[in-house]
Amino acid sequence: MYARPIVPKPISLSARDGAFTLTENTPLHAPEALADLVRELLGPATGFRFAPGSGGIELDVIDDSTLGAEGYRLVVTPDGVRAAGTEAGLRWAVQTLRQLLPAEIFAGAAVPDANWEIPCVEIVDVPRYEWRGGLLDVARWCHPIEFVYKYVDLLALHKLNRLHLHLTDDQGWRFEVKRHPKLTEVGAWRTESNAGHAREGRFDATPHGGWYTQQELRDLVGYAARRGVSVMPEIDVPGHMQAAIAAYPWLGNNPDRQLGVRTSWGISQHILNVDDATVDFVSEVLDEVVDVFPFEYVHLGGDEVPPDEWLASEAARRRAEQAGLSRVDGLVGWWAGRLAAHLAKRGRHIGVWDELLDRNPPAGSLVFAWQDSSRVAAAQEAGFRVVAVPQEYAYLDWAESDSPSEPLAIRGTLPLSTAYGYQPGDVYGVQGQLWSEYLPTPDLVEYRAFPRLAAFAEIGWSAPEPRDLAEFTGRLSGHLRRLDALNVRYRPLD
Ligand code: TNX
Repeated sequence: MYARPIVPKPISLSARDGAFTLTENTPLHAPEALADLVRELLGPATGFRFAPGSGGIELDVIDDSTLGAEGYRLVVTPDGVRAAGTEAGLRWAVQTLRQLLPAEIFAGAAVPDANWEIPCVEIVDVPRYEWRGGLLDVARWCHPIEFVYKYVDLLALHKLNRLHLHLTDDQGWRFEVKRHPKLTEVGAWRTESNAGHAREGRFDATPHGGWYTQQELRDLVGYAARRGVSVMPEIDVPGHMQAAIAAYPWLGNNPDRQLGVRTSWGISQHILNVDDATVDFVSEVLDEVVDVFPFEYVHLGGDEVPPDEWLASEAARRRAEQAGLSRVDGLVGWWAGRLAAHLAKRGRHIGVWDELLDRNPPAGSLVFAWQDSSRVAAAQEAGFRVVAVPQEYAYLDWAESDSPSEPLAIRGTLPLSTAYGYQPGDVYGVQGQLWSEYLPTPDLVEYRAFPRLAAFAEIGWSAPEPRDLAEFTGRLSGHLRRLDALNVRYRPLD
């Protein structure tokens, strides 16, 4: 029996008799960055200062190979709380400690008269996968930066350690590029959107737009890092680039044609051309990207590239021939290779969507297998590190049920039980995906994300067996009180 429901479930947890109660005099002993985190997470609801001192909450950085890079031990006795692990592990210990407190600890302001009792317990906890991610699509709808912060908090609460930020797409460019300002001046704005009326096939005449400054993103990256979340930017090439081509028509295959930023969903036919100048342009963009995002991976997309414009282009056919490619669609791999070489000089690896598998991906690419589970296996057989995001399990933008009362969704149905039943096997990681075509507001993102992202967090962190849906939903109903306190508009359990 759990003293309180912990999500994701720890590898081992033994409940003990008794409890330790936080008071305004509870001292805190921890390295500075972790002490700051404890005060940030436990301070608002309790109103306590957690002054430096021993005998209350003690977090010790230790080197214990059995805990790996992110594991921790946490022991609560009637005398206090002691946790040990690497700095990264201790951040997760703090998240567990938070969940050992009553749900009011998640309130944003002081809760008078609360009893901050922590049941005695011994926990040893180590994550199953190294990459435990959440993709957020801020290209289709530019979610407010404050919401992206909240999303980072929610990832960290669930011990998810990667935010995959999909920054560019046909429908909008969200990353400030100082050298090429029209990417945001033009590419960040569209004249209409169809999120509200897609079922009727009508368009919504409201314009939409927005973008993030480099400084805003740098601040976000720092905030996320303090919570154990690394941010991977995605600049999706050579397809999904209509917003950039609208800004700089010479990047496209019909430079005399002025396109607009795409206003409907689906796949644009308009893709980047294969000129050296275009590769240089994207390389310059990436130089600014790596300056803002220190994480070792940059995702370069490579999904859904219709070859029609290249088939009609003399330059593309010549380029394919020079590169020894039998078909022009191999140029998707050529693009990835050119950019991977550029990023390698800056010490970065690339992420790619699994379409690249058939197009000679650069060695060392991290493959995000999305089309279905067979692509996870294919990427592994080809010898790549794989993050498993097969849509039938990981696409949290799908509706949770077939009920007509569900908010509009792009396609497919993905019940909580299906997400929780996913068995990714021996992969590098897993990630829940939130494409935002039909998620124009933070409330809708939250409705789709939760509780399924909590299920995904458990797949990423906890031991695979035994996985018992009823036991999980039991813990989840307690966990949802925390999301209530955080004002998360999750979908209620059925
Ligand atoms: C496919 S997943 C896409 C996205 C869409 C998503 C909608 C992937 C690499 N490409 O562009 O938003 O489906 O579910």
